[in-house]
Amino acid sequence: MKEYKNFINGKFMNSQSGRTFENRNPADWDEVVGIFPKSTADDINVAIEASKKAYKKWRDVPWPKRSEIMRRAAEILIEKKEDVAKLMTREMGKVIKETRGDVQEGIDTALYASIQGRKYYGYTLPSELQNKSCWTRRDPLGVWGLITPWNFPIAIPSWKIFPCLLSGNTAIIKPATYTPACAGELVQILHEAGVPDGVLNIVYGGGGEIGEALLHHEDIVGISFTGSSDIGKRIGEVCGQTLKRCSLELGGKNGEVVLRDANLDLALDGVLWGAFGTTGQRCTATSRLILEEPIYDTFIEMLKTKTEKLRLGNGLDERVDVGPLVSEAQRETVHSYVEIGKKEGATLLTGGEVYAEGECARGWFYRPTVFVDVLPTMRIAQEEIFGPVLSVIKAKNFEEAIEILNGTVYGLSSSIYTKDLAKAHKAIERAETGIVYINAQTIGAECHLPFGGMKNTGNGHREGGWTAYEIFTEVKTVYIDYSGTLQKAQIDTWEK
Ligand code: UN1
Repeated sequence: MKEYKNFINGKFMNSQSGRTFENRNPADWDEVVGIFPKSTADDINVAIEASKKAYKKWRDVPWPKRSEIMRRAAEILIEKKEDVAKLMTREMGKVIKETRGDVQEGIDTALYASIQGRKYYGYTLPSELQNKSCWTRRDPLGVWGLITPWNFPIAIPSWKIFPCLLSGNTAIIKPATYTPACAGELVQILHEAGVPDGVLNIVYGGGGEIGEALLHHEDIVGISFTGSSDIGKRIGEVCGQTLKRCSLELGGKNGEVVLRDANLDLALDGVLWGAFGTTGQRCTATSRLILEEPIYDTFIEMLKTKTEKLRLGNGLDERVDVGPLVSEAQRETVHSYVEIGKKEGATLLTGGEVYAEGECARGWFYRPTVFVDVLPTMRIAQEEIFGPVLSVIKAKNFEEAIEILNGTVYGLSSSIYTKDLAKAHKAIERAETGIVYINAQTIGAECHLPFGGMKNTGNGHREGGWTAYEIFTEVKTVYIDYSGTLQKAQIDTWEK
């Protein structure tokens, strides 16, 4: 068990409150993974002061120089990949092959940043007037607050930290209290790679206390948040009042549509991975399966057999398919939705109960659960559960399937299995989601493409790829007049 401290201005510090909190292994609640400071607004204030000072120098470091640090961070993360992946499995429970993937997503994002530093383009445009040039550049904003969730403890902090810092901003990161250790390791890796003191600070503690302090501080220029839609709305509201920039990645209720002509085995593998990977705790998880009528009975039979074969256990065991939920509270939420589903009249096909066999009794395990005969209006088909619960809905035809797919307040990811090119293209056009997969599951976004959703999933920003850099920079439009005369746009005329 390790004792962690806040890292502010290049120094380890306890919270001024003197209080701490523990982080435990959800697969084995007896194991304490680490002890962390329970910080307050006073600690945030110290971090913001340091970050403001550091910003004055960091913004002047050339982009390609900053990108060399990002490349070095990628190299260190590659060396530490296995250790960080194991720590992550102990910290939040997902299986080792997935935590390796999570760290890999961080490495990819760092490498992308290392390239981006040499090719951050602006635009050059013609002017209406002679002897005048027009172009755009992008500049950093200042000190950012980065608030990250527990389900992707390296990948999501990486999505925010790398573009934020590469663009010349400085930041304070507040990781989720379930996964403080992984974020702490990432911050140390960046420090070792050469990020100067004060440029990246980490402060541990609860959202109510330090998240709010970041949100309300007048020297914070923007908040980048990934988490629930309820908290996101509140962040958006406060940022609206103070005109802080704000990027929100929120909930999902993603659907996989399987049409009558689809490769059913492929669609089955896709839904199992999408619904039960990360124990369903992804904002991109498949939580609805929409089956076209002619294949409904066959497919649910196939689904039942394979779901029941999934192996639960401690994620450090390479043979395990599904780890625990992150906490007891999360497991209770999942179970309460199972009760809701039964009351609403859906049929429980499999699962629906706590799993406590052998060593699993020490953790927060829950059987992969499938409800069939679900109506699109039921709460289990509308609300984000964030657990291993799949709702199967029958659709009469393609049109109805797409209507059901779009019939939620969320709009992150969707998946359509079909061999019909016309239907695939029509589905891409119609899907009200930021990400669409054809013949692939709803999860598995790659770091160099835009990531984000429509409707209540966010506020229009896209993390990932070049679009992440749009979040963390301001566009500056530059006009240079070298005519030596007073020229008037819209008024001067051109003479033959
Ligand atoms: C999330 O669920 O919050 O596309 C992020 C995916 C991952 C990222 C998920 N690459 O499922």
